Formats: sequence, C-alpha cells, structure tokens
Amino acid sequence: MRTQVAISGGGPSGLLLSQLLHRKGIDTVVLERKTKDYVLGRIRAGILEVGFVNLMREAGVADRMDKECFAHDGTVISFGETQFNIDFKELTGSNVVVYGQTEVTRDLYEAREAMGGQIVFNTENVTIHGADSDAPHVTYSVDGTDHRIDCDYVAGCDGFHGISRQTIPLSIRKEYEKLYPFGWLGVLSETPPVNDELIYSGSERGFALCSMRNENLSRYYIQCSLSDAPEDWTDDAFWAELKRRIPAEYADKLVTGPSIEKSIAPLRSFVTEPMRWGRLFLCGDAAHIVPPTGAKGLNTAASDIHYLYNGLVQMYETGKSDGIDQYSEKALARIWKAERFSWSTTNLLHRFPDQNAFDLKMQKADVDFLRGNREAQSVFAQNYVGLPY
Ligand code: RFL
Ligand code: PHB
Repeated sequence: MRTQVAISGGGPSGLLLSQLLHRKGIDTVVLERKTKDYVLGRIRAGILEVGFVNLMREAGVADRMDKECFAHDGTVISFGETQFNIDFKELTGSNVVVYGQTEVTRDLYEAREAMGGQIVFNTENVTIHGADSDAPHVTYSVDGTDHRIDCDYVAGCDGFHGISRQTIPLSIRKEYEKLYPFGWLGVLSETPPVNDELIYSGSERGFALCSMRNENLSRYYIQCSLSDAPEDWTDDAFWAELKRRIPAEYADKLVTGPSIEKSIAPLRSFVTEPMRWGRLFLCGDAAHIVPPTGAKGLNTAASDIHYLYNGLVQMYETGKSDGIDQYSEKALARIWKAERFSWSTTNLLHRFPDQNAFDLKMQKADVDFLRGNREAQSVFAQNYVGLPY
C-alpha cells in the first residue's frame, strides 16, 4: 500500500491531522492499536482552547461541538479559606469551552468514516523504517497478517506509550521528565455540576477539581496517593473526601450519585526534543505530557497538529519546506510555555509529601498574590485560554 502521510495512532492528534490533510487532498492512513470503542471509552480532557475549536472548524467537524459545548468565561480558585474568581473574558477577551475529548474523538471518527478515510484498527508491531531517508515505510500486522505502507512522511501520534518516539535514536533524542508524588482519582457521574464554572481547590487534605461535561454529567477529581487503586475508593468515600476539599458553600450543595467511570492517572511533566527526525514528526502525547492541572494536554496536541498540517500543506502545494523544517522549533516553543503553566499550577494547588511549614507559607503567598493582583490574574488567564499559535 502507498499513502502520502502514514499516521501512527488514532487518538485525537492522529484523527485531527488525518481529517485536516484529507480536506486538502492529501492522502493518509491511520494505524490504531486498539478498537474504536476502546479509544472512545477513555474519559480524558474536558476543556478546549479557542485554537482547538478553530482547528475543529477548519477540519469541518465543529457542527455538534458548536451546538453542544459550553463557553466558560472564568474559573473559581480556592485555597483553604481563600476563594476568588479569575475572569478570562474580562482579562483576555477570550474564553475556553467545555466539550469532552470523547465527543471530539467521536466527531472525528464520524467525519473520517463519512469521507472514506482509512483507519486500520487492532494493529500490532507498528514499526517505522527509514525515517531519516527519502523513502520511509511503515510495517504492521493485523490478525497475524503482515502489511507494509510506503509513504512520504510519518506522523507519530501514538501517545506517551507509542512506538514513534522510540524510533528516534537515543543519540539524537533528549528527554526531560518530572514525576509528581501523587495522582488524580477521577469520577464521572450523571449528576448536575456543582457550579457553572470549574473549581480548582487546594486544601490541607490535597487538591480537588470540580469539572463537568454537560448539565447532567459531572467530572470530579481528587489528588490521591500513587499506591491507591480505583477499587480502593467506594463512591461514598470519594464524595466524602471531595466535600472536605472544596469550599463549604459548594460541598453543601454538591449532588452525588453513582460513579459511571472511576480511574487514576499519575501526574507527569515530560518533553522530548527534537520533535522531528528526518521524515518522522512527533505530535501530542507522543512528544510531551503535562500534569492535567492546567488543562493543556489535548490543547498542546492541537497546536502541534496546526504547525504540522500547515507545514505539510505548504510542502505539497508549493514544494517549500520551511514549515516542516521549523516544525520542531515552533511546536516546542509553545509546549515549554504550557509545561511551565501546568507545572506551576500543579505546584500552587497540590499538597506535596515533603512540604514543610515554610513551603506551605510560600504556596499561600503565591495564591494571595494571584488573588490580589490583576496582572498576575491576567498572566494566569492568558495561559489558561491558550497562548497564540
Ligand atoms: P492519545 O489520546 O494517547 O492517543 C494515542 C493513540 O495511539 C494509540 N497507540 C498506538 N497505535 C498504533 N501503534 C502503537 N504502537 C500505538 N501505541 C499507542 C493509542 O491506542 C491511542 O489511541 O494521544 P493524543 O492523540 O496525542 O492525544 C492527547 C490527549 O489524549 C491528552 O493530551 C489529553 O487527554 C490530556 N488531558 C487533558 N488535556 C486537555 O487539553 N484538557 C484537559 O482538560 C485534559 N484533562 C487529560 C485530562 C488527561 C488525563 N489523563 C487520564 C491522562 C484529564 C486526565 C485525567
Ligand atoms: C476535565 O474536565 O476532565 C478537566 C478539566 C480541567 C482540567 C483537567 C481535567 O484542568
């Protein structure tokens, strides 16, 4: 088989790139290790920047999102007894929208199917060959049968555990990583959200986040120990702990119900450099991970796709390579800023096991400064709604 761009990974990065390129007449094949149902079953991001929304519009997949998403013009920050609002709209003129990653992925799958896009599920042993040559190819197998795709370029969109990043030799690849000594326990429940804006809450028992998907679907998280398993937490124990970590006015009106999903994610900051090796381009979680505190994971994937898509279109339409030549540098410049914001918001609101009384005072001083300083709030808001592409 031959295609122009072979894409490893059928998550949001791979699907969005495939859809955008297809609309410009550029042929792609997406190779996905899991089934479609498995990919759609992963409950992950909930907050999209305007840049992501615009890319979905450009990809022609924004109809349902435009109807069903909720614009959020601000957020509540709480820390102990301190509580305040950061008004994104007033401070930046922009906002974010609530629309789940599951819905983004569903819309992209539907659009790919409607256009006859090629997505191969249940692939095994995807291997990228000759990425540093002029004629790369990808091999894989499905149900024990081996296949080969010859291509012009390979997009590595196969997430943190994918094979694309490992294809770049260690002599060239440099990885930067920070692991946090806690995870997030997330619960999805068919209950109305406790507030119309998200609540990011630091408390002496640890961090909590109140988020949502729609009027009757709420998403809540609490900081938990890395040794916890979801089964260790009954629904009752989860709700009781959440209530202890959020301001009383919200705890009192929180509507609880059975969880329909419960999972634990470890928190990690990670960046690999460079994001391009020859004709292989890494995108999204394959190249970088942020702790979810800043809601930046999916949104940084979108900016990668924006740079790569425009670079490839330029290459195919004009023969000029400056877009793809600058891909790694441009993508990394934006990613490091998102890494900084996600790291600092995590440090601001979580309890760390080794924190002493001085560290706690520093954290409180940081929060107090943010509460009382419009410029500091403006910096937070600019980062949260998303830095320009
Ligand atoms: P994905 O979604 O991991 O998709 C990669 C796909 O590649 C497949 N794959 C392979 N396919 C073929 N061969 C192989 N060898 C393969 N290995 C893997 C996988 O099966 C998968 O389908 O990466 P992608 O597309 O780059 O998308 C990234 C986002 O999923 C991720 O950044 C976000 O979910 C992060 N994130 C959030 N991001 C936000 O922007 N806003 C948020 O509010 C937000 N909240 C979150 C989050 C992530 C979370 N978790 C669980 C890590 C909340 C949580 C709890
Ligand atoms: C979510 O709704 O899943 C969500 C929202 C904001 C975050 C992280 C996750 O910062």
